[in-house]
Amino acid sequence: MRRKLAAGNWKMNGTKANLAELDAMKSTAETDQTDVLICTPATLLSRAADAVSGSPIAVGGQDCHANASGAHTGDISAAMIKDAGGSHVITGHSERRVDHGETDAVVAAKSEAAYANDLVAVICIGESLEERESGKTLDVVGTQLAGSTPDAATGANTVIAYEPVWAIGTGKVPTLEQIGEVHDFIRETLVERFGDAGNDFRVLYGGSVKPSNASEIFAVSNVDGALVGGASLKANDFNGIIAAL
Ligand code: G2H
Repeated sequence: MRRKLAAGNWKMNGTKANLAELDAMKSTAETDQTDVLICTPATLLSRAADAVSGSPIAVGGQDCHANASGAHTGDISAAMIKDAGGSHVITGHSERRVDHGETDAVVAAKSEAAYANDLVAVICIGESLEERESGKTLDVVGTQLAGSTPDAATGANTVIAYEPVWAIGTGKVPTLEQIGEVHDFIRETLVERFGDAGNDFRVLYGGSVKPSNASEIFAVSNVDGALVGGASLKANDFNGIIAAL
C-alpha cells in the first residue's frame, strides 16, 4: 500500500517570515497522518528543518549538484541538503531542465548523488504543450522516465512527479482522463523495468494543484499525491490539499 504524499515546492519564494506557514501546517499534517514534504529554497532549509522538528512534516531541497564537492559556484551538494536537515531533493524539475539545460543523464546523476547521501529523489518528468499537441506525450514521458531514473531507484529512495509543463503555474489542468492515462503509463513502465517493485514507487501529479481540484485529482488511478508549487506557499491553501489526500 503506497502512502499518499503532499509535497510542496516553494521554488524561488520565501524568506524567514514564511517559516510561520510551516507552523500553521503542522496540525493538519498530524491529524491527517499523510506524508507531507516542503522543499524550500536552500537559504531556508536549515531553519525550516528546525521549524518542523518533532512534526510529521519533512523538508527538502529543490536541486543538488551531481558531484560531492568542488568548484561549482552557486551550487549545493546532496550532502549539504542532508546536513541542513533535508530528507528529500527534487531533481529534474522542468524549470531546471529549461533554465539550466539539464538533460535526463544529468537528472539521473543528481538522483544518484541523492541516494549516496540518503536523500529521497523526487524526479520530475513531463511534456511541453507542443509535445502534447503533436501526440508525443507518452513518448516524451517514457524517454524522460527511462533516462532520468537510475537503476538503483526503489520505491523507498525515489518519488516520480509527473508535471505537464503547460500546466505549471498557468492554472491550466489536464483532464482527469489525461492525468490517468499518463499515470497508468508511468506505473506500467516502472513495473516493466523494476518488476513488482515498480508498484512501490509513488507517482505524484504536479501542475496548478489547488484545494479546489485536489480531491478529484487524488481520486485518479495511480495518483499517489501531488507536487504543489504556488498553493504550497500558504498554509491555508496547502492544508486544504493535505486534507484532500
Ligand atoms: C509545478 C508545480 C510545483 P504549480 O512546477 O512543482 O507548480 O503548482 O505552481 O503549478
